[in-house]
Amino acid sequence: MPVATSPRSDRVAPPAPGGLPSVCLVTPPSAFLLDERVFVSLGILKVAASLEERGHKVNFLDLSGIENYLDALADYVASCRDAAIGITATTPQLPAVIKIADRLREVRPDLKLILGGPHVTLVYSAVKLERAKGALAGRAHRAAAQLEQRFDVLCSGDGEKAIFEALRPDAPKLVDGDDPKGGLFLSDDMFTHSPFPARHLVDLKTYKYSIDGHSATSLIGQLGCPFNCGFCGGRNSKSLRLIRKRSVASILAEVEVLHRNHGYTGFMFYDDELNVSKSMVDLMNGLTDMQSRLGVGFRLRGFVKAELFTEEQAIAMRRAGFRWLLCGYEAAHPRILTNINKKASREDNDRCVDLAKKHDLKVKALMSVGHPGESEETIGVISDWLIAKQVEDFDCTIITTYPGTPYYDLAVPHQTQPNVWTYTQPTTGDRLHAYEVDYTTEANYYKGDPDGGYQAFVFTDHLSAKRIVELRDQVEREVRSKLNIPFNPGAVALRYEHSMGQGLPDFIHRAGQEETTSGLGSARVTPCTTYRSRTALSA
Ligand code: B12
Ligand code: SF4
Repeated sequence: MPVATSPRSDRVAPPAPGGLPSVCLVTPPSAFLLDERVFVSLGILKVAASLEERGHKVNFLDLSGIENYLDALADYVASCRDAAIGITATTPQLPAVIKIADRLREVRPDLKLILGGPHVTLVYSAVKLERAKGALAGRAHRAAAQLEQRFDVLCSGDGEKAIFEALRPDAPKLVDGDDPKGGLFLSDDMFTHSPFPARHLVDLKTYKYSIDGHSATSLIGQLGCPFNCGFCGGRNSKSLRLIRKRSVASILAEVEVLHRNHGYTGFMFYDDELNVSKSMVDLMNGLTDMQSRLGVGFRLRGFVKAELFTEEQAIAMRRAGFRWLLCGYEAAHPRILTNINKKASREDNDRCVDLAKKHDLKVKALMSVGHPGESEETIGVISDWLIAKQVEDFDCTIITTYPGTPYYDLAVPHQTQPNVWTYTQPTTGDRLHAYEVDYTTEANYYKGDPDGGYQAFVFTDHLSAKRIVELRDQVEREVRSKLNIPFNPGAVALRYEHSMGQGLPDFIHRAGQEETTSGLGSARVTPCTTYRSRTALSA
């Protein structure tokens, strides 16, 4: 692996003559997902929209699903005239992002590198906690140092305003968009009036998702969730924790644009939990009215929180086009439900499934294993519960203790084992142990292949990491066979064929408004049909 040159925060290329500097934004690949082109990354498209709104030209590199993404990247940057490259990253995307940063330093050391997105947000929220405890050499500090070594500027939290700070020649190492008092944090009003994600910068038709036969895409109506589940990222991050609402009218307007401009009739709401919002029923009613006005029928999906699910919500959701309810029940054993701190009891979960079924909503149950105190019994109960409740679909993942989750942030070094961290649940005293992971290189902790593709980095006092994987696989096999639910099909990866010298295809590179001077040239955005595909993962 090439050694990165040391980053400088004052690095910034000159603006294009007579204009604001153009910026290249990058969505990295997620090879660990079963299919990478299902949902576009909306966060970085929000950043793109902010840049365009202020007159910057944005070049967008969408490397999702591109097998030889480093070739595509190198070809692009060889002649690009952007002032900076902004990349987004979740934690599992980090190994690919590190390769991208190293390649960029190798071929274009003059480019300013900015990293934003959930991983940065979560690492710096963990850093803040460590700092409060005086643990200045803690593992979150070490994780932050790895980022600071490679990138010129790190943006945590909201990126819509932070990006402009990051582009300044005198930008600090960390631009904090996660502090409600820092001036870069979106208020409800700013969220309502911020531009919709710049979806024209990605090739939406290569993203395939359908809801009951309706061509579908995703959107976000509300930001933040105030709950404090032990496994969930961002419980100490204001941008992920504080609810930020936008008006129902603004959400409806986005849906209407997606329908009119792209023909979608299916919409996946990626709000953390739809029914945390008091205006959820109003939104459903607005969607119902829109369909009558436009003479169309929509199909919708989204997540609800079990104990907040009501009859009124079920009726409004069904009427608006929901046929499936997605709910993170996570566990079935009362002790684990306590340990998770999701605030939903087994009775709440039973009632939620029953209510959904009463109103003709199918249930996809999202389950997880590897929580504090997990045992043969507590995982076995998951299968029993799913089968007893006759859910129509489910998935079952193994918990990863990412930075920014309470399981990570509140863990202490294991009493005897090196490189192991222990989280102790405050109510029951049950423990969860996690092996220390180098998130810059290790991506195997989350594998998208549900049929034997999992690896666990957690264990409990009752179960080894290996046994957790075996028991998870057992749940998967047993429940799918009893309820006759098929495994998810595998996906196809795209390959960028650069030997043909025809420039980057449209599904990888799109440019926003044209530069004032001739530079990049339209050849770089000419659609190319000479790419190859191959089967990536078979289920
Ligand atoms: C939709 C979603 C998905 C979708 C689509 C993902 C996608 N491609 O966007 C799917 C189902 C595929 C998915 C999968 C996974 N997800 Co997910 N997902 C979400 C969810 C619910 C919403 C994302 C979103 O659109 N947010 C709204 C936008 C506006 O926010 P944003 O993306 O953070 O972007 C803002 C800032 O981060 C910043 N920003 C982002 N990029 C950049 C770049 C630059 C240069 C700058 C300056 C700023 C910037 O500006 C943006 C605008 O303010 C979030 C939770 C959440 N509420 O955010 C979890 C979340 C991102 N997912 C999470 C996880 C854990 C996963 C999985 C690993 C699944 C799993 N095993 O649990 C996979 C990994 C996927 C991947 N590609 O890496 C975690 C991330 C944890 C982490 N440490 O990174 C989150 C935070 C949930 C949580 N609370 O724990 N996910
Ligand atoms: S798992 Fe859901 S309810 Fe729990 S904190 Fe995360 S988003 Fe909120």
